[in-house]
Amino acid sequence: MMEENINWSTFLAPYHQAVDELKVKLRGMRKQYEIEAKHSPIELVTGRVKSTSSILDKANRKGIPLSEIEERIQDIGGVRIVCQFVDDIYTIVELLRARHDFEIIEEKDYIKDEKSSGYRSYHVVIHYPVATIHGEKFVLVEIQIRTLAMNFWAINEHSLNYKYSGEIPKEIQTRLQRAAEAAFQLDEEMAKIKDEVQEAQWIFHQYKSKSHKKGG
Ligand code: 0O2
Repeated sequence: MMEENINWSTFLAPYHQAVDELKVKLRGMRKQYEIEAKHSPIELVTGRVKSTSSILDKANRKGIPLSEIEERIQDIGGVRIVCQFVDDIYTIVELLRARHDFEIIEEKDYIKDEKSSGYRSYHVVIHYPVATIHGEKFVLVEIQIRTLAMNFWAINEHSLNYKYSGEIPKEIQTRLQRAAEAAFQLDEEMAKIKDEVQEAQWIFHQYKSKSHKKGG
C-alpha cells in the first residue's frame, strides 16, 4: 500500500471506534467500583488515535513499509489508564486478562524493566474487534497503564522529546533521570501509606454523599 493510496479517514475509522468503545468500557469499570463503594484501581482513562504524521514518522523511523503499518505499529489506537498506586496497575492487568471482548497479544512491563530514559508503565497490546458495515474488523490497540507519578514524568519527558526532536540535551536528560527516580520514590512512599490514604478517601466519599443527600 503506497502512501498516496491510503484513504486515511477510512483506515483510521475503526481505530476511532475502538478507542471510543474502550474508553466507555474502562470508565464503566471505574463507575462500577464507585457504585460498589470500593477503591477503584482506575483513576482516569484517556484515549487517542495517532495522527497521520506521527504514524508516518514512526513507520519511517522503524523502516516499516506502509503496507505493514496495521500489523507492526501497535499504538495507532492508544488508551491510557492512570491509577493511584503501583499495585493498582497489576489489578487492572488482571481485570483486562479476565475480559472476553478482546484478546491480549502482548504485555510489556516497563515497571519491572524500566526503560533507559527512565520511562515506567505497563503496556498491554490487544486485538480488538470492531463491528463495521463491512463485517468485523480487528485492530491493534495499545493500553498503557501507569500511576499518576509515572504519567507526570512521561508527559513532561514526551514534551521535551518533541521540543528537542528526540535529542534531549545531556543536562536535561540527567535531570529527567533524577525526576524518574523521585517519581519512583513517590510511588514507593505512597504504597506504604496506601491503606491510610484509602480510608481517608472513603471517609471523604461518605461525607460528600451524605451532604449531597441533604442538599448541602
Ligand atoms: P507517542 O507520541 O506517545 O505516540 P519499541 O520498539 O518496543 O521500543 P514501540 O514499538 O513504539 O517501541 O513500543 P513501546 O515501547 O511500547 O512504546 C510505545 C509508546 O509508549 C510510545 O509511543 C510512547 O507513548 C510510550 N513510550 C515508550 N517509551 C517512552 C519513553 O521513553 N518516554 C515516554 N514519554 N513515552 C514512552 P510513541 O509512538 O513512541 O510516541
